[in-house]
Amino acid sequence: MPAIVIVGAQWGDEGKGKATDHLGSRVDYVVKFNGGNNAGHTVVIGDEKYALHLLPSGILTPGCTPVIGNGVVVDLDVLFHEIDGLEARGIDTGALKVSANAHVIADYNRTLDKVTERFLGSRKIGTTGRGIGPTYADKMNRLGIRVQDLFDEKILAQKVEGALELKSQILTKIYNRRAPSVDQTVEELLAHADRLSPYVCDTTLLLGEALDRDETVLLEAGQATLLDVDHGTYPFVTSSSATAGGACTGSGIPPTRIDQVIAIVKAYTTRVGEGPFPTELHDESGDFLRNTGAEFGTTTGRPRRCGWYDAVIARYAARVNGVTDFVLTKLDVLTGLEQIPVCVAYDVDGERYDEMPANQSAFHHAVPIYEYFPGWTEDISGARTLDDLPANARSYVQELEQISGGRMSVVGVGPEREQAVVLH
Ligand code: 2SA
Ligand code: GDP
Ligand code: MG
Repeated sequence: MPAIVIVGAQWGDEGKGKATDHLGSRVDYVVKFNGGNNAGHTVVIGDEKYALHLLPSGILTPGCTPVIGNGVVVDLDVLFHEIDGLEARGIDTGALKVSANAHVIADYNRTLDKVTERFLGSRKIGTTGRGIGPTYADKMNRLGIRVQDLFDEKILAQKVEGALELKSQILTKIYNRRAPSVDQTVEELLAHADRLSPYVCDTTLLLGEALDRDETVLLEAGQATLLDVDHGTYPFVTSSSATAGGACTGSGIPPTRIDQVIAIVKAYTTRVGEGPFPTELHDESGDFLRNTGAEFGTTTGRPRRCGWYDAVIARYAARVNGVTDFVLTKLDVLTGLEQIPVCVAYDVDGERYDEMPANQSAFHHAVPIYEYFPGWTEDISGARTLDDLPANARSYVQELEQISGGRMSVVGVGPEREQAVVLH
């Protein structure tokens, strides 16, 4: 069996965690390949609600091996906090594997993330403040600390010294902050080494061998297509590759072994943090989506910005990810609306755009061109087949399928594991 990739089609929080969990019983490995504890995936199983940040959603499925891939940045305090929290609730986390090549988030990078945002003022990105950007910057600058460095104290001290050389100057002279000492940082990181050791391995080898045995590997993206550092609304993006290509670099699984790319897309759109958002609503419709959809950050609790479905974005996500299937989530949230606007193209200074404008400034000025679909009032949370949906909900899904560039295979009608309509 193959490798399957799950990505977010919009700006995140489409319900990737639920979709991964849903597939969990059919897969052998779930791999997180990008990002870190900036992610927030909520999974509801019966009466239990789990908020996962760093651990892959597959951790909740017995028999499934969760893997933190080389493309992830790991905050070790958060890792063990999350493991302890799940163990206390009876979840066995012993099967977890962590790549020796994953990078570690040091305290100075958490500090730099927060003070840089403050320094930027109105130009800020609206990060989660978890140290994600500075840690990836260190990786690209070849100044990063990797998981494997924790097992060689001498090398670790050299690397921390190298990483802090310039940062101490920046922290003290520009941001007026106390820089941590090399010894202090080394001590903080080493404190986790013994506990981390049993989880660490060459995850690329582990996954390659699993695929050779015909086992199924699910690669789960954090964040989403428009937050991808290359394909997103730069600079208002995260610092990792959140699209399907990132699944290969972030896990060591080659493109030739990937058979399916599933994009999760919400029946409307949300975004957290700064940056352009053509269909954003600043009126009571936006409040309706936020309150009905419980659109508040899983990690930071920030209210999410809300707007209508944007088919231009969906088509873009279909293209850059090579989407084979869409999972449409949160259709139930739209219940009760008289009519539902859907953005089918943009107007930019009088010119129609059916595809994402190549120029970021044009995207900032994009005005949505809407088509309007009739709504429904029936409760759809119990629907399990297409026929269970009222006619207008059915045609909303079919219209979205027509204009989004890929088939809709599953439709989410509630937060719980079983609340889904399977179409294909
Ligand atoms: P960062 O911290 O450097 O990755 O922030 C850069 C941008 O990426 C956005 N971002 C996110 N957007 C949506 N959801 C995310 N995860 C959490 C959630 C967010 C939360 O599931 O709700 O709780 O606030 C996530 N992580 C990063 C971020 O808002 C910046 O725009
Ligand atoms: P992720 O970051 O993509 O995993 O998404 P989040 O977990 O941050 O946000 C998605 C939220 O929507 C979670 O609270 C889920 O429990 C919830 N959810 C997922 N699918 C559905 C659905 O079909 N209907 C409803 N009402 N909620 C859903
Ligand atoms: Mg989320």
